[in-house]
Amino acid sequence: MSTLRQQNPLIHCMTNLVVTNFTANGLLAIGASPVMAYAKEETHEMAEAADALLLNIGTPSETVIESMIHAGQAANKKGTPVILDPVGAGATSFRNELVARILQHVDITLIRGNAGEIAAILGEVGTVKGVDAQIKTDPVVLAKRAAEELNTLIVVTGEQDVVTDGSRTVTIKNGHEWLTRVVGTGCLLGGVLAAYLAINRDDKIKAAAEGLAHYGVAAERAFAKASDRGVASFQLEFLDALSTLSEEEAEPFYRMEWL
Ligand code: ATP
Ligand code: TZP
Ligand code: MG
Ligand code: MG
Repeated sequence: MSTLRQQNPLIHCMTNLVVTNFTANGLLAIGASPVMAYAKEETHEMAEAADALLLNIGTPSETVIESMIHAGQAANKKGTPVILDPVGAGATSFRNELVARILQHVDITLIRGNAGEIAAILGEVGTVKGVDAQIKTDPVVLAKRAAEELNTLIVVTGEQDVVTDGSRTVTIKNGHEWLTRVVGTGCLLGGVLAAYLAINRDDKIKAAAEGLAHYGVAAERAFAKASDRGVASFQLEFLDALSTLSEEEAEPFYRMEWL
């Protein structure tokens, strides 16, 4: 998005140990400015300075969650968007409890998860294996239910992505299956959605849908270039595509449908 490059939003990422470098590089590629900050002594200041905050519980600890709540409350005071990625919700009771605590203390703008994680937040069991979804469910029905129960924007990702606030719903059928073979593509997407919400606060559903579609088209382009090599090349081509694919070039390939 050219506006994104011009505005260069600062994204405060509190993310997991696995995906930190990939998330920072992916955000730089789309034209945002990433910063990772975790210490309770500074997270409120960083969240206040940022244009959006990402809370990702992929490798959780009690200390980091306290820091996340601290940052989230500082962001809330300024009206800054807060995105939650409930990585591995449903895999352990600790993660379920952490998600509940974050939702209790922080006003979350958008939750982005795979279908298993979103179902787990709603109380379903056996929907997640480690950090991966283990259910085949209608993502539109699931996302709408989650948006209504949790009173926030929901993005369910998978073969088809869904964005909804419970009444307005859009599906995006871009992307490639190889995104599931590179670790961190869901987590980076949380950061990308934070960047899109940072620069478009008026219509958040549309902003999220455009972020998802652009991300998906970048993956399609990367697969076209790397399919005869393998997933390591795909990861590099994907970062290249995120950094070079303009909104104008990508838009004709968006497979977005408003329901
Ligand atoms: P999981 O851990 O279950 O892989 P995740 O948190 O990594 O979940 P995904 O649901 O894999 O998140 O979503 C990451 C990106 O991959 C999204 O852009 C999504 O559209 C895309 N994606 C996932 N599965 C497919 C698929 N089968 N075909 C096309 N795109 C996909
Ligand atoms: N373990 C804890 S966090 C994490 C793993 C493998 C990364 C998950 O990344 P993604 O984006 O959900 O594939
Ligand atoms: Mg994945
Ligand atoms: Mg994930």
